[in-house]
Amino acid sequence: MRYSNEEHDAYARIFERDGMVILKQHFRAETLAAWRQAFDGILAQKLHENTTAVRGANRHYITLPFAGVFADESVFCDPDVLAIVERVAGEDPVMCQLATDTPLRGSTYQDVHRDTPALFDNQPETPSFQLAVNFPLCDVTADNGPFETTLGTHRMNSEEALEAYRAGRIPLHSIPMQLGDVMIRDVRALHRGTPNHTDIPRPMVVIGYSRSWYFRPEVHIDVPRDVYQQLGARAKRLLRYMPQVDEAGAIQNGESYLKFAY
Ligand SMILES: O=C(O)CCC(=O)C(=O)O
Repeated sequence: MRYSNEEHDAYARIFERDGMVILKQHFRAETLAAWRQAFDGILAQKLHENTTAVRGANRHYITLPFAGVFADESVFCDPDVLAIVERVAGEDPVMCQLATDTPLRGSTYQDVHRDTPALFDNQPETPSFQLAVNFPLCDVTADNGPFETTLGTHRMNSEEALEAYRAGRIPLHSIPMQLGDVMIRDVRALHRGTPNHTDIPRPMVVIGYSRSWYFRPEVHIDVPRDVYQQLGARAKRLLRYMPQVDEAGAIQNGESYLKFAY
């Protein structure tokens, strides 16, 4: 653990205010280099097969297999990340998603959107219930498609937030990231993907954590039984609602997470 309880509290306060927080230089470069190498093969295969979920021109959402370098509990059970996740989304969360967003050259600005609607109609001010933990598999610069987000819209009425954004009262902030940086965000905040102007793909991993009782039918992680057996208690607990499968390292044929913008 890199941070103290007080520092976790401080990060949680920033998250409450902004809807997001960034831990600088958190994951090891060697770990991420191994993820990148494995990801590049999957990206090539999925593009060839046309089995990504398309999130705009030349922008692909791909679920990662829960196996090999990707089944790494030093990443998805990171104690600092989980300490902040628990402060903002309650104890005993579940992990429900392990995937990537990758703009390629030719990608465009997405419409500003949130990834999920409010939990209850007309009651936008509920505490957080769905978080995305994002980390890139490369440096993210102004050139290769930095994530852009508003701050503080995670607990606003969706129409009011959009109206304020369109009227120029709420700005978008570009979020450049270095390899190793981790962003924890409430997926209700208004945000968008931007164009990658380079020839090198810009993969951003997304690990989804939900409040202990929240179920998202649009995503899941197939956990191979033999991989599950090797995991520690915390990892098993996080994955308690995920289906277990026989085939290790199976790559999903297609994506079921198709509606992504609200
Ligand atoms: O990859 C990105 O920078 C953002 C993608 C995004 O917001 C989405 O597809 O919902």
